[in-house]
Amino acid sequence: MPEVTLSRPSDHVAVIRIDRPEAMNALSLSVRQQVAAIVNELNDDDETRVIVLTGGEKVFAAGADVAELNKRTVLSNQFRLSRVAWDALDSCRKPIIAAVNGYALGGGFEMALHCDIIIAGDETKVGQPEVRLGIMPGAGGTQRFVRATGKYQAMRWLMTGDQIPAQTAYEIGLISEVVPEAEVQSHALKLAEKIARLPPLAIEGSKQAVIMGAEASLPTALAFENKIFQLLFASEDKAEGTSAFLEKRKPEFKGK
Ligand code: DAK
Repeated sequence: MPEVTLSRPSDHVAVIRIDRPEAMNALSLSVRQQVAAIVNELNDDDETRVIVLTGGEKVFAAGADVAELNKRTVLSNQFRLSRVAWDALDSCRKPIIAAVNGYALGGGFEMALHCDIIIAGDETKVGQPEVRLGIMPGAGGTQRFVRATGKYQAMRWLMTGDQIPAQTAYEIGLISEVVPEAEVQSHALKLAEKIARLPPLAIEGSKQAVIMGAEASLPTALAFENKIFQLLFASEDKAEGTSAFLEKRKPEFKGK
């Protein structure tokens, strides 16, 4: 049985589901390889406009596989493969929504932090408990955390490894929305469908500008934004969007 599955519940929306319930969806090397393969496939697939990444209704992912970490040495093969999944998520041009129920801890939360939008349930706990194992976040957890919340919240949670209730995570800017636990999956899907109806090139451009721009000085980032903005004027969807508005009709976007 595959531990990661792909479904296409509605037009232009793909759902990647991690399904390894016996280990709370722990991200073994094999799980990460399967996620990477699907993300790379969807990134190149013109039909897919939005990706939902989830662990299903019980748990998103309780972290890297601790049994594997226990055996890992600095030079082990697994260590050389340590970027598996993270590079695929990092280079994905399409919007990714994390639908998070239960727990997203350690590498599991880092996987959610690689996504563009995080929807969590009201009983969900997130966080980076790695210090309790004698390690620390190794897939961007310290950097994405501090960039989302600032130093004092990042230190508070990273130095204790405490689990963060979803509502608190929302209040400190670490996740996008909190909804009742039972509505996480449907809410994430509805959001994905909404984004999938919008012009894909404009969505991709926004994603690129936000992520790349955040690492640059403001003048450089604004120039970068302006270039992408100008490029969109070459798209059919720009002609369609503006014409549909003036003609008072619904636009039909093609991603061209
Ligand atoms: N790995 C392996 N198995 C896990 C697991 C994990 N992370 N989390 C849970 N399990 C397994 C448990 O061992 C248990 O298995 P059995 O004993 O039934 O065989 C089963 O799932 C159910 O777990 P519990 O009995 O513990 O369930 P509870 O409801 O009582 O507790 C929990 C749920 C999520 C609070 C608890 O399981 C827990 O604290 N899990 C570990 C959380 C954790 O420490 N996560 C961080 C792992 S370190 C890297 C990048 C990233 C990373 C590493 C390297 N590179 C770029 C090199 C990331 C590191 C991590 O994530």
